[in-house]
Amino acid sequence: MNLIEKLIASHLLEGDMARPGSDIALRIDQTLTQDATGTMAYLEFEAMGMPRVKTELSVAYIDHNTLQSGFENADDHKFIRSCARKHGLRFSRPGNGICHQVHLERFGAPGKTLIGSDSHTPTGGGIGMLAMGAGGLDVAVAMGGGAYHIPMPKVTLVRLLGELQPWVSAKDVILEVLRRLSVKGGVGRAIEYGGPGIAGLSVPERATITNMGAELGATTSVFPSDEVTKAFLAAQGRAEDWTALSADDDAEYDSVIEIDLAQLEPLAACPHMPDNVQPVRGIGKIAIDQVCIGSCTNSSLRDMLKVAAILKGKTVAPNVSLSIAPGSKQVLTMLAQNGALADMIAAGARILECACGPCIGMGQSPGSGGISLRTFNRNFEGRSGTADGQVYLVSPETAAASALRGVFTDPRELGGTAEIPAPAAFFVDDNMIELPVPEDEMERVAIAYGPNIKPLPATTPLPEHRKAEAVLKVGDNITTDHIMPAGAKLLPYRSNIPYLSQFCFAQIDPDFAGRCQAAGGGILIGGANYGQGSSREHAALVPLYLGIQAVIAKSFARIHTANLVNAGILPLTFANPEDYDNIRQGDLLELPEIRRAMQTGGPVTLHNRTTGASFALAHTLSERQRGILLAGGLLAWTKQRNETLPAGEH
Ligand code: MIC
Ligand code: SF4
Repeated sequence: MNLIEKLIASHLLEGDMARPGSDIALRIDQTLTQDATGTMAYLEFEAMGMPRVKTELSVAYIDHNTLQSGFENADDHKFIRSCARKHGLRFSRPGNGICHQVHLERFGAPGKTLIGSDSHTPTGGGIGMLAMGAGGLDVAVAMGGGAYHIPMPKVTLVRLLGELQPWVSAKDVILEVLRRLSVKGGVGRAIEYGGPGIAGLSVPERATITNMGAELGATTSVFPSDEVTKAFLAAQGRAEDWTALSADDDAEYDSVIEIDLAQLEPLAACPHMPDNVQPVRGIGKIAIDQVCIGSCTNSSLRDMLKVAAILKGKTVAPNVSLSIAPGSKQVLTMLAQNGALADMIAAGARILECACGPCIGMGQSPGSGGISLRTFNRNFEGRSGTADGQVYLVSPETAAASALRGVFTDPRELGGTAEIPAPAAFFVDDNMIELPVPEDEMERVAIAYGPNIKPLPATTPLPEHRKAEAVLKVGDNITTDHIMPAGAKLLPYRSNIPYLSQFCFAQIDPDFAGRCQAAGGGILIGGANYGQGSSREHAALVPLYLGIQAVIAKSFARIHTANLVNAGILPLTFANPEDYDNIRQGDLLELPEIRRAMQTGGPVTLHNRTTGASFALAHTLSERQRGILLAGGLLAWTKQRNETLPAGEH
């Protein structure tokens, strides 16, 4: 077996691993949430009526909504903390760091399954975990002891050969994979890293690579667990969490890609897609306005020490604002202890708290048309908070070198090397992680609902027929940031769907929400890879609130498909992709006998009442997913099953 198959086999509850694309159910050992998706996930957990989490470990992190320009975020933090205390979770306090970085440092373990209400949860694959991003409701179900369902992925082996040259880094490896595979190349696949080249990559470097596998659309990315993993865990004081994990010698893969690390050079993803990759030296010495270093992709101690070494004794160019957000309290403390923080400050860096910050538009938006180099993982248009901001994704080395020169700079121009040895021991102090409270105390905890927390949108069972207007037609690669934008102004309303709904698709079509409400809902038409990016279920809950009944697209991203199903919205595809051209925005569409089609798994037909055309639609929905759609979403389905199944069979 390959490594992905081994991890799946050891957690398989239902399904056939031999049939890629078919539904499989996995036992989940660990879960994580962050605060931007967590409020919703805990509201859903509350709605399921579970007294306490049933996983081996569940952690609630506060890292996204840390800009508190009103009461909303602080209220949400209080709500999440009260849920953690009531239901037996660990609570990572604001300031303790970005969920993926902290989880890797303190909780992740080879061979375990982890789902998180954040698309970059596969960071844990850097130490051999089967770690996946999921919608909040799926995480809530897993916290309650339920299985996590995914389509069985095909497995691609990325065989790494050779060694990285000085100033070329892990970020350049994943940018090369993105250049080759594109933002939809990983859909339906899990990526396994192997080959002789992996021995030379440290855990933080591996985690950079698995983290940004999310941008491929991959279900997850995993490295074997070896001596490097063992040394990392030992340095974290967690040697006992280590186990060796690797593929069998005769393992088979659906496809294999080879990358010679020695041939790589510094790369950049140019505006506005993570797969729009060019060599840095080819971009030219264009003047830049901003550099942001941090995010769950590149905020490890290793990355920060590299940056500090480059900045030491120099000054950031006058035309550049440089901000640095270390990934965790552990990283920041160690930087402070060894003097590297002082080198950053002395060079003129603006030090931010250990959180997502600019990556999710929480401050540091660039100026008009501003050119911003970021060590982050997403450069979708407008995500920085500036509609015409030009964001390039680069390695920490390229970012720091460019910050000093004021122009796009290939870090190899700096000469020499900046070797950063892995520390023999990390500074460990978990004082900002609250442990679950004792059982008798749990019962007395009152959930702290702030006034910004509004009820979940209501759903209804799927009717016999569906008929509605095509309220919006969009093109390929629509991201969840298009569907439901984030940023400092909107993130505080993640628990207020009615308010958020006014901003649905605002960047593409500011009249969308109003038109939907006037039409009493509708159907969305999308191109290929619809719903890529974040795991935010808001990109399904908000359309649900606006009355969206179905999304018909050429293809979908995995997590978004699950979120649509969980919300009771039909995700359908064109049986023949050319039929995309047979629908115009504003056409009246009908899905006759759609309920029957979902009951039987039979064919789905679409009548375009405006043009008179009729054609076949397709879907990849499992029987369970069809059942969920019939019930009107996962919450309704779970409730229905609890009422009808004999005790013990839920
Ligand atoms: C992101 O990077 O887009 C986020 C913010 O971390 C999201 C989660 C969210 O929307 O809250 C993600 O990647 O899942
Ligand atoms: Fe946070 Fe950015 Fe990572 Fe999302 S991608 S978890 S916003 S740091």
